[in-house]
Amino acid sequence: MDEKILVTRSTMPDFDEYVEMIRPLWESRWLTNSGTYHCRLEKELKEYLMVDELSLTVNGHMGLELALQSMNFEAGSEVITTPFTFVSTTNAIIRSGLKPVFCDIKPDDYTIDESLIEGLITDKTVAIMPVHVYGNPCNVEAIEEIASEHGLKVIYDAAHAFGEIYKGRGIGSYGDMSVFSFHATKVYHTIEGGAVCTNSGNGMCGRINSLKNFGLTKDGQIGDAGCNAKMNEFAAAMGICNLKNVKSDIESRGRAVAKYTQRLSGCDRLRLNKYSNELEPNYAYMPVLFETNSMRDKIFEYLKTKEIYARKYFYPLTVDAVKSATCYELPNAVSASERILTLPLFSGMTDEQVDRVCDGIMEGLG
Ligand code: T4K
Repeated sequence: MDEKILVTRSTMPDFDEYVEMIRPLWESRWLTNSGTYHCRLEKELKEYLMVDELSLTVNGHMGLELALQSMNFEAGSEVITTPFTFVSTTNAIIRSGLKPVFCDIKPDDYTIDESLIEGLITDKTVAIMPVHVYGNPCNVEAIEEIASEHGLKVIYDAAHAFGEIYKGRGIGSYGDMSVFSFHATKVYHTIEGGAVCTNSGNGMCGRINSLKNFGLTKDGQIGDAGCNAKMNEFAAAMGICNLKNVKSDIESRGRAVAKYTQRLSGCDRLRLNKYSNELEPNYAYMPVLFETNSMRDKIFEYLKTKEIYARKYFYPLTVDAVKSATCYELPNAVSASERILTLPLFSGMTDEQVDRVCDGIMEGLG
């Protein structure tokens, strides 16, 4: 039986290094609530991600909810977003008492189609929540222009975009806020974790720091109704260890993507991801768009028989999360969601593993 190839595999730091990192926690017994590692990781990540302010969170999802809550939107206000994302983006909007309004995506890079945003703005619109899906950067300039013209906030879901530099700037520096995910399945992880970043220069991360700690203010007063979304010291220690290796992890992913590209670019029944030449990519995912839905589903099933577990990120569209489904015209998102397959990709993936996946695809296509 062939070894299983899963869609991804968590990167692991050196075991002894992690053990040495967590040893002092037994002595100090300080395990959470802005501990030493939490503070150190915030500082290191701020530098690495090239952002002015950063607040660590328990996961990326809560980062999105905190970012929305920090903006004090009126209940029922509308947030324009993409349906082609993990359901977390949409759920964060709904759980914040806001209404997601879905905008179609562009067929070439799967990000929100900025040319359609203005047509969706109503007097209830308060924000835009685009997603740098698969690490493909949104059209940040056009979105900023629309937002400033209409007085809207922009919160980027940057869950997939860790460490990317776009047009010379850290990708988390765009918009009013950006939220990263440090989940175990991501390019960079803290087991579970995330961060809210901003370069907007108005001390917004101070609000996040309070909201993630029950809404308590620095002097211990009760402020807004916050929650508990703090990162603990074991997670932060994992983050410090993983940060040392993330550059070589990204390089390793890049080599696997190059190998995939070499094997698959000649195949006219599928299309590979296009990388902007103004981006330093992180190779977070390996999305492949097939000609038809039936071809995608056939390859997905065929690969499983070969112990290869690709995923249909992102199918179904997150419009299904809105129970009172309004009718949306989303032809590009529907088409991508029906035809996309994300192939296995992780740091340390060997040429042989990439070959096995590509052989499986070619055999499945017949
Ligand atoms: N916004 C966007 C656009 C997102 O994609 C996400 C999360 C979020 C927001 C929210 O961020 P977080 O709150 O999660 O920080 C996974 C992840 O759980 C989720 O983080 C991620 N996006 C989503 C796209 O994928 P599943 O349910 O598909 O993961 P699962 O458990 O099937 O794992 C996939 C593969 O990863 C496994 O086959 C093997 C590998 N794996 C998994 C785990 C859990 C490991 O190697 N180690 C592990 O510990 O959701």
